[in-house]
Amino acid sequence: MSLVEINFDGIIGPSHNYAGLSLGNLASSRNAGSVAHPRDAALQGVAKMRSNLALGLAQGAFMPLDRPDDAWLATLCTSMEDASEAMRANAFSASAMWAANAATVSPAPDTRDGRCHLTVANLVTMPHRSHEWPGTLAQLTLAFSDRTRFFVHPPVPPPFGDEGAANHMRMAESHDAPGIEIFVYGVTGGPFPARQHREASAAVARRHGLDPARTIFAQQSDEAIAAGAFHNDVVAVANENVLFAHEQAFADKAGLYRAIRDKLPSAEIVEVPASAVGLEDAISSYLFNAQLVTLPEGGMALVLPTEARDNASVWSWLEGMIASNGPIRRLVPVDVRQSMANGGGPACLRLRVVADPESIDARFIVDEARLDRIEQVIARHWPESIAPEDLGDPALWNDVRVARAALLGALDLSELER
Ligand code: SUG
Repeated sequence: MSLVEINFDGIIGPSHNYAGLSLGNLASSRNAGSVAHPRDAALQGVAKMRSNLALGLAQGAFMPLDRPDDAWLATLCTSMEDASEAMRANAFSASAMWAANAATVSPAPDTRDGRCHLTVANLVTMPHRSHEWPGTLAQLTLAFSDRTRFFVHPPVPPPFGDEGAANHMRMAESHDAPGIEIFVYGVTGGPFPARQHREASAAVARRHGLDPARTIFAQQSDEAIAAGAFHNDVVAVANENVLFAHEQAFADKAGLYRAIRDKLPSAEIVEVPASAVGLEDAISSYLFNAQLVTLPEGGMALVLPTEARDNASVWSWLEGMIASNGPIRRLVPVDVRQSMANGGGPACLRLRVVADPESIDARFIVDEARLDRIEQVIARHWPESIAPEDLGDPALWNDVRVARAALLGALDLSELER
């Protein structure tokens, strides 16, 4: 059995739009009411997957969820026809594209029973995301159906907010070795909600059977949340023995760094000082919302948004880092602008699972040929644009359903249709 890291990207759904639904996510608020381009958005997502395949990485994909979510509206005794504009937007959101919020994953080497555990995130803080979990649970249950290797848990119950892997970092000598798991939570009190609660993180760690001696709970700094870091992965990312983080990411960075070095002596911490890149630039460029990946030929690469290249201070810091002979050797900019305009960079769009690819339902693993098929469906069925007023148009609701059904059909996944 060979354990490798597989990045599962959420395919950007046909209902992608800018409804300004996420308080504390500055890009979402700034772009509220803009015209979205779902087809371009989804094609950008496919191009990112191709770029990662070209790096020699294992790649998977998750399907868009059924939108508009009539079943959820029905539990609220309403429908797309009758709901308020705000509720319609909540039911129509394509937010499941941000797969980093789908679940928290503890790979087999870290868990008591030697299985890979996944807990679906409840996403209770934001109404438009709070109804993702049933569709996500159905999909993960199918993709990771081998019960001898995987354990897929339902969400932690509310009111304990859990936003999944976006607030979880794993460090290890190598992907297949036992690791340490770091859960980053926020504390309410600033101008924006803290979406990850400590109690939820602690419950996930217990469920997954993690060794308390190899588990760390760290508080996100209030200033990071106030500056727009609504998830930890906006200011920090880890891969194997490397943590790449902003100086102001954590409430007690000295305590966190000490705990990491104590539990993983080979840890390398690459910190970006606020004097070189302020929080504002870090968040607008999404420098840390990068995929930090280990290349098959050795060394690590940062797959980051083109916005990071467009920011002079960010790019010059990164170029200096690459020249310095540290663990991160390569920068790979990708264009995911449509997702970025809703606050979702390359790292938001993927869920990392360390597992044997052979143990996963092959329909969720992609290669160039499968991406060709996905691209054809997107080109044919995804709406070219969605303006805010379109959300009230029954013809669009129908188009979006037809588009998803076409994708599921093309990938032999029609059983996910509700
Ligand atoms: O939850 N944006 C998402 C972005 C998620 C990014 N994920 C990670 N950081 N891992 C969110 O805030 C905006 C939707 C809208 O406004 O229409 C939105 O949901």
